[in-house]
Amino acid sequence: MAELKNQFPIHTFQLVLECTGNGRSEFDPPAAGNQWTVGAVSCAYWTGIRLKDLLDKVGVKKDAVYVGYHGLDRHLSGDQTKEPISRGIPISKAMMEETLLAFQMNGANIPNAHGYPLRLVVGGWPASTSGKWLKKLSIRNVIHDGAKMEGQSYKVPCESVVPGAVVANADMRIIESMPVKSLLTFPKSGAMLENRLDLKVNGKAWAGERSVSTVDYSIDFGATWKSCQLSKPVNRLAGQSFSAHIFFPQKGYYEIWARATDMTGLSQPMMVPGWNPKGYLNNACHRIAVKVL
Ligand SMILES: Nc1nc2c(c(=O)[nH]1)N[C@H]1C(S)=C(S)[C@@H](COP(=O)(O)O)O[C@H]1N2
Ligand SMILES: [Mo]
Repeated sequence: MAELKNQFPIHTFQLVLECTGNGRSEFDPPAAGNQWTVGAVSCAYWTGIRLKDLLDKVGVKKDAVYVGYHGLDRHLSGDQTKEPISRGIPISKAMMEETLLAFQMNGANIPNAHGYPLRLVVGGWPASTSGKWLKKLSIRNVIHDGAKMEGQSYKVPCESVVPGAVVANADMRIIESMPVKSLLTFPKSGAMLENRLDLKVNGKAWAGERSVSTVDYSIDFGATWKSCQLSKPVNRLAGQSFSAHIFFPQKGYYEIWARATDMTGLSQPMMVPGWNPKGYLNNACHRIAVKVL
């Protein structure tokens, strides 16, 4: 740890890590796995050294294509020869400026739950590529084949499939950049507005490898949309804050919908998109309910 900290320049980036299964609970038919609703995403400040600087120093052979991580956590079966998870990223992503070997999160030692003492942090990609409790890295001349790289883990069908379909492993591809998404973070769904017809809402938006160019909101089930204020990301791969001052036409029950669009013009779908066997990549719009009393 001391060598890592002393021999290389130290960098801090704010980076979005989103579990690929965030939003899984909405797939129909349901997909097995943690039934995430909306909260499996974070955007902390990560401080560490660039993975690139370490790889340049040790030297990477010309035929290297992938970097795999190995953590200190153990397989639930107790079998010491098995790893619970050992995923990775292509060399091109490993060499990007923002890909870190981090030893701090939000300016302090990384909390145990988030990977103390050292974590690979890969912003904008499935959070499963950000290996916690790092013990070792493998530089591979094939796509890394550690635990949860094979079978259907963190993969989606190459071609869209009928909901509920059985898909052969050979017809699945590894998920890389995460899609555009946003969350209304204030107020909580269920807010009651007494004696007023206006409300300030806040939220966060992110778009994997891309930035978000606009966020819009609707209070009439998508019939009309208005623009939100949107901040610039503090660095590439950071989340962006949005806000809006909403005026309701009269008392009643409303849903507030938020929809982000990335810099290439891709927006979030309104409905749960692209059913897939493991329930990944649900980036449907977030909706909250408010009652104006
Ligand atoms: N060593 C190790 N790293 C890991 C995991 C794990 O089980 N072991 N889980 C991954 C998955 S699936 C996710 S979504 C993120 C969660 O990161 P967080 O706990 O900091 O939110 O860590 C990733 N890194
Ligand atoms: Mo995850």
